[in-house]
Amino acid sequence: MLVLYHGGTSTASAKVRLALAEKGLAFESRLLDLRRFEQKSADYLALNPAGVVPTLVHDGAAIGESSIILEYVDETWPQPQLMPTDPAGRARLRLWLRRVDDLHEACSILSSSVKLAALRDDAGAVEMLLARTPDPDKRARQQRLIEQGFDAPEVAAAIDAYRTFCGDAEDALARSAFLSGAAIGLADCAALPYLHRAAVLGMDALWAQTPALSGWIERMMAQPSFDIAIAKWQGAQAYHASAELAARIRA
Ligand SMILES: N[C@@H](CCC(=O)N[C@@H](CS)C(=O)NCC(=O)O)C(=O)O
Repeated sequence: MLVLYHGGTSTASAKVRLALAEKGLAFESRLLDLRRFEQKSADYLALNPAGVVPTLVHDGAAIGESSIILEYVDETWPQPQLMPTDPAGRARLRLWLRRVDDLHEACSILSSSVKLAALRDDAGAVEMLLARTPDPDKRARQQRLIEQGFDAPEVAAAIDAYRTFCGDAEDALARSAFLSGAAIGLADCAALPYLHRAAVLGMDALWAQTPALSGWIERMMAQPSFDIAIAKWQGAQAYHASAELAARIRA
């Protein structure tokens, strides 16, 4: 049996849902409410000591870390293949998995900056949010984002990280239809949720000048797996576009 502990709008979870959808694999869904810290419950921590989603449970083994899960899925259910067969292609794909893992922090910062901007004038909500954030580094970052808004230094750094990622993706996609070659692969499943989140936050000017990347985003969003793995899970708490963030991207 295949069980996925995941979050509806979680980008790391969406990576895994996309790969499962590309493989045509169904899973038993255990949707955690991250705002209620269900990922920090004792039962879940026993499966994933980091207290983050996703976790895939298969044949009694609990596997965390979305990029590791992607490779596990491809090794366990090899068809259709989502990794190139040649070592150089596999290395290229793994580099993209690493790049996407590195982009995760920038994505969280930008997502939080938009969420917190909406709360800035609601002292009660801010207090509640900070009280419910146990990690001191994360709490300090939230406080900076509340106080400085989009002027917080981490917002500029996160935008730069996205710009670099998009530029490098454009170079790769100008050479091949998908990130690791001619066919859709794990790297594409990993990257799409982060670009989809950027689009939702109003950052699509990032790929206004990059035709290969914008074509890839369009094609990936037209795949049946996009609806199955991303659109269907967005729900009422989905993120929203920020005109202020959009303006910073265009600047
Ligand atoms: N490197 C991890 C990152 C997982 C992660 O940070 N997941 C987020 C959702 S996208 C999460 O669980 N956040 C809740 C928390 O940090 O408490 C992976 O790729 O699996």
